[in-house]
Amino acid sequence: MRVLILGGDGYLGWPTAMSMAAKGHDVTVMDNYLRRNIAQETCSEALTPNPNLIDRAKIFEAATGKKIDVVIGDAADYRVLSALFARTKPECVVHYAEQPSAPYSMKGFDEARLTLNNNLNVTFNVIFAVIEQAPDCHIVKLGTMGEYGTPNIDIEEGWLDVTHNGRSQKFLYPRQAGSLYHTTKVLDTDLLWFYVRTYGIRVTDLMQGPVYGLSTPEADMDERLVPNFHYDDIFGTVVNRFVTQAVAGIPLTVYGKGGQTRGYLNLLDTLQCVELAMTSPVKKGELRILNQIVEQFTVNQIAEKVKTVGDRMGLNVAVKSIENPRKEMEEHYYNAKCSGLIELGLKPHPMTDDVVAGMLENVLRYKDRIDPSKVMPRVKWS
Ligand code: USQ
Repeated sequence: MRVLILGGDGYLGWPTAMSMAAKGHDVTVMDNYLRRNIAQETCSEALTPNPNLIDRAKIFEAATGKKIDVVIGDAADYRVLSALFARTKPECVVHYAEQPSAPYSMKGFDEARLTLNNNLNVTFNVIFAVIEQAPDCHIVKLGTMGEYGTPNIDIEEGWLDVTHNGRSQKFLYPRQAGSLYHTTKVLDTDLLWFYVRTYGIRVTDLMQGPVYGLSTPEADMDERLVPNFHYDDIFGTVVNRFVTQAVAGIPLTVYGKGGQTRGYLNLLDTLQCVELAMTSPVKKGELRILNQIVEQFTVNQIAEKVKTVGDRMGLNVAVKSIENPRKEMEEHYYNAKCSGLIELGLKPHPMTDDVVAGMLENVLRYKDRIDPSKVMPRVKWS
């Protein structure tokens, strides 16, 4: 398929581009290096040494013979995005081009405004570029499980049947996000749903949980192809942070009581899910919402897993609860449905001890690059 990947330099965008190109899809990626720039501004550089996107595409081509077309540009600029759609006429656009950090979005006014403007503008531009330049194009949009928050009822896949005063209708499942970043994803979903209803575009909105890992078949070919793996407080997600902390001998930073439950998935499963969504597109006028997670853990359970495997490897891992910089429930009910992607063919890679050990071994290769000053949370929610 002809696929356009927006945000193709990111932790997920780059491995997605390689995976799709390796499978024979015709891949174009666009990125404006927003994440790289914010990482530099906030002293949150990735653990892994990542060549720029143009160089990585050359390295990938030399290793595989497969080409990834790279465009450095800003999807928030409609003329740039529209021209790219006109040139490439994608059958599917994978939209990752958002400021993805919850802590960054809560840092202050400028960071909140950048997150709001960038994320909503790009989604709005994608919608109009599809309508005007490629009306049959299927939008595969990366949303987040964080859109739902932590409700005291089961989390359905996107929709809820409501019966009120004897009458029933299906509505978007109630959303109550826990950061400004997550709230922009709620607003994205509303925008997409509006244009699905009014213009009949086709959209899959993937509600993804925190992703972990740095190994993919393509990344393993050459260390310069490894995704940008973050362990800092801004871009690092909890599993990747704990693995790096274990390697560096820093006590694992459990925020508060550690009962926060989320749905998690291996990077390998993100690649599968996005490709499954792409190759089984929805009809025009349909918004499909899929919960992109494979298993649920509390923060304490993740810390325990990393400690158990790390200790077995002689790392002598400590776990320490620290004051929670976020406003979130630390003990709560959480039960999220996630059958839609399994029905499409997802074969999950659960977080086994071997998977954790593989991550620890991988991160040990970069031990000398870990900067302990990037670990403790610098942003408070209020
Ligand atoms: N946490 C800790 N200690 C840490 C880091 C995090 O206890 O050192 C806790 C957080 O307080 C939170 C949970 O772990 O309760 C998950 O935090 P996270 O930083 O791994 O994930 P989050 O900020 O929610 O965001 C990440 C990605 C985001 C994606 C989201 C999916 O950065 O782009 O949308 O995961 S979800 O969490 O399901 O909303």
